Amino acid sequence: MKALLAVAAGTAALLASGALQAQSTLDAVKSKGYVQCGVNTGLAGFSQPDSRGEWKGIDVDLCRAVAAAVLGDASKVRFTPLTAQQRFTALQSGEIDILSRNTTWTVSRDSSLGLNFAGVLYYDGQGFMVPRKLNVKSARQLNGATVCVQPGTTTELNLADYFRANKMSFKPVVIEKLEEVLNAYFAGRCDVYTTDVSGLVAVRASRAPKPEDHVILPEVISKEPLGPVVRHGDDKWFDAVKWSLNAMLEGEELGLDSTNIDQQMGSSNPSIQRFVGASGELGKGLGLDNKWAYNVIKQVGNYGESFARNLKPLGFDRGLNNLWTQGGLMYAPPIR
Ligand SMILES: N[C@@H](CCC(=O)N[C@@H](CS)C(=O)NCC(=O)O)C(=O)O
Repeated sequence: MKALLAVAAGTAALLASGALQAQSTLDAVKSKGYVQCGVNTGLAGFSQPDSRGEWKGIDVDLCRAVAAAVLGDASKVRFTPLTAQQRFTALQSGEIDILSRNTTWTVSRDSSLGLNFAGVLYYDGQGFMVPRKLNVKSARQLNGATVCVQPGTTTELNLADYFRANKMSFKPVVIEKLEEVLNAYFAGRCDVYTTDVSGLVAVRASRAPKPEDHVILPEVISKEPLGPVVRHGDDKWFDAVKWSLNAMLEGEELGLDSTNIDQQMGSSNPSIQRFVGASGELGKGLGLDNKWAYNVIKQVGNYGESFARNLKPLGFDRGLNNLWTQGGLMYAPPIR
């Protein structure tokens, strides 16, 4: 009897997981009424709770944009803080609906891990930070250095490649938790801290006891296109996330922002009419309300607004993350 019950329970679990897989995350999110979003454990400008416990940052804004597009309400998001090592399992297992956490788009993550990258939210590259007092001017002077790094990252792999390619040696100090790796670096347990340059800028501005005591070296040793991630085989959800990001970019290109979009509802510009849902049926194809893109801009803002709100105060420049019309790489395919 016990054995039979166990078999029955197993079958029920299998059926449940099969049903879960068959159901699009888009439908699941609509029926539960919120988006479960995997974020960083706390990186200023990207995802960090403020003093009232409210999550803030550009990665957080992407999740809010998805909630605005899919549910019509940017506040319908729950956040799961994840270390680099925890993040992909959390997505694969269904614990989160979307991973929006300074994650680099690589071919192995996009294929072997069974994931899909919905675009690029921030173009980045890996760099090195050292205490100013070491008087190091270039990464080529780091032979023999002790380097603090987090595991489960592209950072760890690029670090090894760079030192090998330049015939230099290093001693890695590998620590999983951000808090602890930073404590180690700031306490002088390593000569160098390496991560994406955005991470270095954010950490120096928000965590260094004295930001001016640390320099970011000029070498950028890799390409780190960071973007939101979903599971393979979940195309409707993939589309919803991809076009929420594109709406933030296209909104900026069209000159639409959270403060002017209501006045622009009556615009005679056909691109704006389609964008705000005043003409056409773009929402229907996505399985969303026709005001999906309007809701993103009205409730979260365009990409430039999010950048200005979250990253500018920490000293970030737009650089590669400017629109293609302004010399950057940000380019949304047509919303039509
Ligand atoms: N972009 C790289 C690195 C991402 C990463 O996890 N960076 C660290 C250093 S800034 C981080 O975000 N740590 C925060 C945490 O573990 O919560 C990747 O995708 O592997």
